Order: sequence, then C-alpha cells, then structure tokens
Amino acid sequence: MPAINYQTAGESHGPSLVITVTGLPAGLALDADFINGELTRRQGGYGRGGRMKIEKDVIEFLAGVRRGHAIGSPLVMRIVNNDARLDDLDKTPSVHRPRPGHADLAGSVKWLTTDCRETLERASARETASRVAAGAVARCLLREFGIETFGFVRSILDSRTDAVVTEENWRSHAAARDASDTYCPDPAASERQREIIRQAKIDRDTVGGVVETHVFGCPPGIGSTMDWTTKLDARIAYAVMGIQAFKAVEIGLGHACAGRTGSQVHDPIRFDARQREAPCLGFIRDTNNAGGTEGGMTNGQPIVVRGTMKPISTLLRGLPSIDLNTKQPQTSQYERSDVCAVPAASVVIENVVAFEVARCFCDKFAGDSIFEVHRNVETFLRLARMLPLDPPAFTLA
Ligand code: EPS
Repeated sequence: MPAINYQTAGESHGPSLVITVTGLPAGLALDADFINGELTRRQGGYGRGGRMKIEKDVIEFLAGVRRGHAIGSPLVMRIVNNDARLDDLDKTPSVHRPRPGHADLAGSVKWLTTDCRETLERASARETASRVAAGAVARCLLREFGIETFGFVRSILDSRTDAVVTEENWRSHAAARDASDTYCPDPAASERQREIIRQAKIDRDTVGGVVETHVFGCPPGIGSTMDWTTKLDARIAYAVMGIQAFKAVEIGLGHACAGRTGSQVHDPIRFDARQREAPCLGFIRDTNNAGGTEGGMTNGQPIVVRGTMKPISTLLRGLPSIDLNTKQPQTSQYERSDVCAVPAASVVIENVVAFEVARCFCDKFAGDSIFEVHRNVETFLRLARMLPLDPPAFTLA
C-alpha cells in the first residue's frame, strides 16, 4: 500500500464534499490559508457559470489535526456546499435526456435507471474541489523539501501560448498567470482566449483546451521502475485521466516523440560538480524532452505534464440525443454549467500531479514523523552525492 493516499466523497448538490488523506507524517504543518487559496483559484477563471457565485469553497478540518499539524491519523476535511438541494432537484423527473460526452448515458444504463441525476451528481466536476484540497495538503509536504509546482493554461481552442517555462523564470510566469483571468501567462494569448470563450457563450456552445503543470526541485529517484504500479509517470497519467473531462495526458515531449528520431528526443547527460548540492545532484540535461521522468522515476529535471480537457458536454443549445424513457429523438438536457472550465482545470492538474509526486516521495522517504522524513531525505542525498559507494569502506560521515 502506498505511504499516502486519498479518497473523496460527496455529490455536487449534497450537503458537503469530504476528503480523507491517510498516511501523512505526524508533525507536518498544514497551511489552511494556502489550501483555501488553491480552492479559490479553482473557483475562478473566465467562462465559469453561476454556481461559483453561490459557493465559497473553504476547508474545515474534521480529524487528524492538532494545533495546525498532522498527527499521523487519517486527515478528514470538509467543504460545505452552499447549493445543497439534492433531494429537491428534479421533483418532476426531467433528467432523462443524456448529454453526449457526459456520464449520463453509460451511468444510467450501468445503474439501471433512466434518471441521469443518479450518475451526474458524482460525475460532476464539483468533485475536483476535493482533489485540489488533497493535492494542496500534499504540497504542504513537498514545500518542506523545496519542491514547488506551477500550473497554467497552455491553450484554449486554437489560442496557444508558446511560453517556455524554466526553473529560473516560472515565478514571473506565475505572476503573469495570476494577472490573467484565463490563467495563461501570455497576455496576448490570454486576450484571445477570453474572446473565444465570450464567442462560445454567444453561440451557446463550450470550449476545451490544454493545461500544463511543472514540478521543480525533485531529486532523482522518486517513483520506481520495479513494478508498473509504482512508476511515477504511470501514477501521474492515472491521476490526470481521472480528472473530469480529460481525454489525453502527455509527459515532456509526449505525442511529439513519435515524429522524431532517438537522437532528437533523448536528453544528453553531463555532470557539473558545481551543481552537486542542487536537487539534480549535478546531473545536468540541457534539454528536458523526457519531462523529468525516465523509467518511471524522476531524473532530477523538472517534471512537465500536459492534459487535454474536452469542451464541457453541457451545451446551452443542446445536442442530438434521445429520451431514455421513450427512446425517441430529443435534444440533450441543459443543466447550469460552465462555458469553459480550462482555467480551473489548470489548478486541478497542478494539485493532482503534486499529490502523485508526494505519494512517490513518501514511498521512498517514509517516516512516522516529518523529522524522520527529513532525516531519510538527507541521508539519501548524502549517499547519492558520495557515488560511487564502496560498501566495505562505507561510512556515514
Ligand atoms: C462545478 C460545479 C457544477 C458545475 C460544473 C463545475 O455545479 P452546478 O452543476 O451546480 O452548476 O458548474 O460542473 C460541470 C462542468 C459538470 O459537468 O458537472 C465546480 O464546482 O467546478
């Protein structure tokens, strides 16, 4: 079983969302303001619908915390839904015209009902608030070890930024992202994205896009190559594909690898003793086509992940569908929804990827307390810097 894990519960219009994070080391400081800041960012972005004017997502710690620190027991958090009216929705059943692209049809058949609400409440992207909360808790841990993340919008429809993100410039990109209501660090692309979303709203349509996240400061060796379930890149892909409406995930060069030769893809290795103390331990790559993972493990370079979000399947204009009760042609149902949630999705990918990095980090450096995790990290880094090790002569300085 992995060292840390999480589970989410709660329906979109139920009383609350509940998140349980297990396996956190005792003594980990939990920064509620930081976690709530991420929840607020997730609620924002141009193109959101009416629900976000009703909600004010904040976490409440229900268990596992004492005086602002984890105590090693399951951490339970709650986000209250202001728009809680699950039993009162659809008094006259009307939700039986499945939306193409949504979970409505498959879920209704699976659970043997023609009432799509039974499925859609849990399929709703409202659940991503829980996943952001869990990821932000994981980031409280990563930040203790100097590991930082940066998520942003790469494209919406055909408006893409070519911004190059590096360890040196990501903070200025983060400031530009925070000044953009499409969460894109490139002002010209952001302006065009805004226009695209505005037009989609006029057309009673929706738009998707590509979001990207970078993780800085990981030493080599997080994740494993010994079993496919412990590969960090596999865990990341699983987590990203689990975000509502995501249809593709890429690491580093991703799909573009297919159109290049090996010599054009693989990042040459050199050693620079001046960088021995840096997280890369001195192992330098001048390119990062691998996106920071090789063989399912971090290689000391920034982790780079992109995810593709399809356009939201709830269209004001509807789409050709059927009535599940009569099987006759009908236009798909409309529920209050967003025209574009790609900016919010950039916050979600940043946090879910962070959780997977923290999970593999804790698998490697596990300890009951944060002090032991620190000791394990320091011991590993010291040994890795001593390579090659000579076991008979080996002593810990
Ligand atoms: C969302 C909450 C939902 C939707 C949206 C995202 O609230 P409601 O259904 O009450 O408007 O706004 O969900 C979807 C896009 C979806 O497909 O369900 C949220 O909290 O992000």
